[in-house]
Amino acid sequence: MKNTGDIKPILLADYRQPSFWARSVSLTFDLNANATKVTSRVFYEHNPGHSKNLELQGKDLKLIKVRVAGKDLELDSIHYSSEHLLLENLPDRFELEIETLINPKINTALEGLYMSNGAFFTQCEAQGFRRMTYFLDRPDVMATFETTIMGDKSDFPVMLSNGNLVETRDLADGRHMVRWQDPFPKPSYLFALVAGKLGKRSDTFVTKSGRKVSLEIFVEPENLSKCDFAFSAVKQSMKWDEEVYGLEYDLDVFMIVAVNDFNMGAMENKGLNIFNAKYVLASPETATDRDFENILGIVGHEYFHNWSGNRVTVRDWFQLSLKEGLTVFRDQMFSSDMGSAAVKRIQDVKRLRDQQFPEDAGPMSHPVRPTSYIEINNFYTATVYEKGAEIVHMLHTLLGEKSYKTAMTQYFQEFDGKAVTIEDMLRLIEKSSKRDLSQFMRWYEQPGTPTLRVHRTPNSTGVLLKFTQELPNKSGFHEPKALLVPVRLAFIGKDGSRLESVYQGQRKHEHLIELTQLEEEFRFEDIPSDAIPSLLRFFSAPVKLQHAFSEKERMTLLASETDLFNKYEAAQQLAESMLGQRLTEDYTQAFKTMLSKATDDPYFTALAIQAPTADQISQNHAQIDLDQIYGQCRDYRKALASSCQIEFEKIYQNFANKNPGDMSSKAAANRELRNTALSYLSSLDNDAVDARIEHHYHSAKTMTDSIAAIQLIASRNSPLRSKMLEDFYQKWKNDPLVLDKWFAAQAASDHPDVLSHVQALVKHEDFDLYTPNRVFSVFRQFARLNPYGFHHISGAGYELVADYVLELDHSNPQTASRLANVLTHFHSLDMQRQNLIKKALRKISEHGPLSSDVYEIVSKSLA
Ligand code: B3K
Ligand code: ZN
Repeated sequence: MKNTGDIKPILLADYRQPSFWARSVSLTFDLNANATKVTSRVFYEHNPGHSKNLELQGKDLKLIKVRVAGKDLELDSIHYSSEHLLLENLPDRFELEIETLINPKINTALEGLYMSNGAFFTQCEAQGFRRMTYFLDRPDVMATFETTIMGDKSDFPVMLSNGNLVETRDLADGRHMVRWQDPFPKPSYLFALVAGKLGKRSDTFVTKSGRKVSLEIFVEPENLSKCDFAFSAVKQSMKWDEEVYGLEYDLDVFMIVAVNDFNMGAMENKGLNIFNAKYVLASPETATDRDFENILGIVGHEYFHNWSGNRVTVRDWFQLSLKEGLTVFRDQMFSSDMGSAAVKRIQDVKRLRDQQFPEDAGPMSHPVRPTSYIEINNFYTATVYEKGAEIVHMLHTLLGEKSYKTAMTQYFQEFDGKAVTIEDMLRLIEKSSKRDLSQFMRWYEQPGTPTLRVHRTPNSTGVLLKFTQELPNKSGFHEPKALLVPVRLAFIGKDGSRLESVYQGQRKHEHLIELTQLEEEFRFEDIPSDAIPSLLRFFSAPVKLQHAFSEKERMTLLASETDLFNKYEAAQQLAESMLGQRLTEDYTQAFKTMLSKATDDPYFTALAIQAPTADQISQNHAQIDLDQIYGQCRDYRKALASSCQIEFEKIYQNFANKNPGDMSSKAAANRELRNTALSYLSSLDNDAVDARIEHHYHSAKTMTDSIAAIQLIASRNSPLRSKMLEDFYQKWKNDPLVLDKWFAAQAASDHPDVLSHVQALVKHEDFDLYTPNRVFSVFRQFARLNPYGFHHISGAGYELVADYVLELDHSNPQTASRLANVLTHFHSLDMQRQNLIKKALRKISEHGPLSSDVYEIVSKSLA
């Protein structure tokens, strides 16, 4: 904890190269729970033109010994603290040996070396390495690493680090040692160490060039049977990266380790990925279909980092999106290729709208490449990740598949082994594609979500479209300038026909136009003047689209769109237009038609028929009446359930899988649709509802179905509620990942007493402040726009979160700050609630000293 006066932002403009480069690092860990000795031997080389002094970073370190070029230094004669070590007047080349003592046992921040369930784990990105030894802990310093680990053989039979295993030996007193060598130079944030009593499963993968790679997954022994899906995800990822990007794996072994206590999803350490257990372990009985999807995507994501992030890394943390945006785009395309492209695109855009748009409208809004930060851990955001991925998606659209691939091949060749910037990447793509991307660079520099207004004027030969870009003006930034926006568009006839239009002499169904001005007109010829535009197909740019369609036109689009993403959009917009009014006959009919065609693509149908939520509606409104919107969404669900009851019941019957435990993607799609139908049916107020939910629960053969029943009952005022919750609890109380779902289902419910339920959940004996998964299982879903819960008009929901932010900040600032983040999305709320949120934020700020993580969130929100 620092005094707030000491907290200063770090600026991109202040980037300087280091005065020395680290070339090779040799580390020795003598493992002990509360006194681990770390010896680092690093070979440094002077960076010409820079100072001869070297300042290394540390955190919570106890310095024991320093040796420069073989000579011990008197500790009294050097400047150091637990956070830095300064060496002066150094030779051009020398070896520096440092011995430090650290205490992993009390490290609850889960950064650096820490313990979980008796085993050692590390998390170094972004700045955890400095919690083990003093080092140039910055990504532009890339060195080869050799790691020696010594520990008790019975407590730590498995001892892992990056690279290839080169030596193992027994030592005296029941101890043993292992040595790992990683030949690929890497920044310190990719270092990893794991030691403990872990079970191991192995498999192999043969690369395109015929090299045999051993694949190993390490988990707690009781979970060994839950690794099959993760193995298949690794093998699919390896094959996909070879086929699509021509990139092969480079070491002899690729390891994944699962850990229960982890601050995020997973970490791409070179050759030794460490995963939050929830993104590795899966069986049909314990993991939902959504969990399986997430495992595929995250295993892919971390694996793809081996090239986009590890072999080609970032010069400084402002360039984070260089690796994260690109890698998210790569994992999105991978999942899309492994499943349904339309479904994946819908899910990705939903995520962007649910997470990134509100972030960009609130106090934490920042450009994809930020220019300043207080705490880098606060910048692993939806903006850097998801909007960053949208930028790469736009590049892919603008360049086309072939030219994109050529540019990427050159990118990985040219920058292999280097730490680079976003400009470096764009310059390379410019050279490769012969396109000027200077205007495109603004996507990385300008914060805020652009709105694209489209105005249509019919004329005798076709349709004129006028596009206006509205760019938010954010304080601290220059007046925003026009963006280069790729817009994919087509026309559909009034009768639903697929039209071809002429644009710039080309006759096609779909055109790609490039907007470059704040206001611009485009003329499409040879189509009827009443043709309906299908705009921004496949969500070709991360903007809010505003265009007036009549209800009839939307109905036509819903029935006849040739772009599945836009078909989904039409369904959602029609649903939104029905809120607060009686459902029209036409609408109910169109809805029934969608249901009747569900067999074509059950997963797509499940997404398209999902009712709008208050969170979704709030996107385009300032100061919404939350209680009213919430009521309207509920009434809409009920009205549809009663007018389509027979159809929903049919779906519930017809889409039941013959083998209920079938995990194929077809079976999962059926479950998605069937559970959506069940959810509509459960909004009706009759006794049959409870019976149906209970039957669904007891006949479930997958976690997807049993948790769906639990989620539904959690919102109901029924005696069955506590009975089913108790049954589920007794069954799963010893499986932490499943128990998380039990907490989450209750915290996410629409029950009028959800606030008091959550107040009770955090007092439950299984609630654990030290396990981030458990903290988020309660608070993540709770923070939806639910007027009974987090947004209760008493302000008690905000206060509860504020209290936990303060409590968590002592043990785990990263988790505390992620929790504090839920207090930043207040822009769309009424004034009364905004004031109550600010009161909760003030409470946090008055109870300092705060970590820099929480301080940044709170101070920016109150500014
Ligand atoms: N690179 C890590 C995230 C590290 C977060 C540090 N606070 C996981 C990922 O994006 O793959
Ligand atoms: Zn990543």
